[in-house]
Amino acid sequence: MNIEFSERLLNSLLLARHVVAFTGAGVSAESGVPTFRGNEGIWSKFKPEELATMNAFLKNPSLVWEWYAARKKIIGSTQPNEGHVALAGMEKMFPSFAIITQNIDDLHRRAGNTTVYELHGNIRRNYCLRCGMSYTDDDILLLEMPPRCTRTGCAGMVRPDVVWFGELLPQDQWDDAERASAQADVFLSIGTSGVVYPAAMLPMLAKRNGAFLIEINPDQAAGSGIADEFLQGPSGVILPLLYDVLKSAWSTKSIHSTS
Ligand code: BJW
Ligand code: ZN
Repeated sequence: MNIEFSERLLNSLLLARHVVAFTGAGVSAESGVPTFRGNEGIWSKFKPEELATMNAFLKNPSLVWEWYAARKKIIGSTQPNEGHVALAGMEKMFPSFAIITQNIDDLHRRAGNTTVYELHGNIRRNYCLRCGMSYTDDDILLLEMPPRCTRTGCAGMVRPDVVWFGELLPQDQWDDAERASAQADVFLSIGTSGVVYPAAMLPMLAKRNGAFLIEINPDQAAGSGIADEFLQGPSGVILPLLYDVLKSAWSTKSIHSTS
């Protein structure tokens, strides 16, 4: 794929101190994790209200657990792709670089990013609805389905630590994400349809506070209209190209500044 990055896009990154990459399911698509929307998306085969709400879980915990067990298996067998790897490399280029992700697959941390705010939880964690006790996937394997809390006298229902529709986002992750977005000099919005709130507010918040907004997606998304630059294509291709261009720009810059 041949792509030319504009001078203003590169300058915005070369001058940036605070950079945020806001990611959605599209970033993990090339790792083999299905996206939610679109013809092949999860919500084209399943109804969100039957699987991704507290009511659904209380009504039919076995069905919801069956779905999560299958997704835990798929996600557990995936690896970070070239896009994740490029974002991990970019973390080292800037004084501050944060990933704000809607993804629950842990692939950013597995790629090597260290500042990762997870807005919709993490599928590898589980907790008891009644007492809050945490359970790993290995713990869950030892329990009968649907799993119940083993703390003496509790027996509450154990659920995956993800955010369902109608639920509040984890406050600490949201606070950090809001602060990083408001502070960002450059805000990259990558692989998200931008339709799920409150996450979808963050690009607007960043832009209102002066960030240069770059969007990466094969298709136009809900927030595309406000982007300063739209890079059309898969993130697994575009991000490594961008990372390479930045690396060579930095090395030229350091040659100039030392000569
Ligand atoms: C590529 C690519 C490649 C492909 N490279 N790109 C009416 C109006 C406004 C808001 C609401 C409303 N009614 C209800 C709400 C609130 C609701 C909401 O926003 N609903 C809208 C959908 C209408 N939000 C909530 O309920 C949130 N909580 C909340 O608001 O709390 C306050 C409250 C409390 C009480 C009552 C009411 C409100 C919680 C949202 C939780 C979302 N949870 C999920 C599931 C997580 C768990 C799990 O996975 O099991 O999170 S839903 C799903 O959507 C998942 C994702 O994180 C999220 C966002 O999706 P994402 O990442 O954008 O993926 P896709 O598939 O949509 O897009 C993929 C993109 O990638 C596409 O653009 C492709 O083109 C692109 N792509 N290949 C780059 N190779
Ligand atoms: Zn419990």
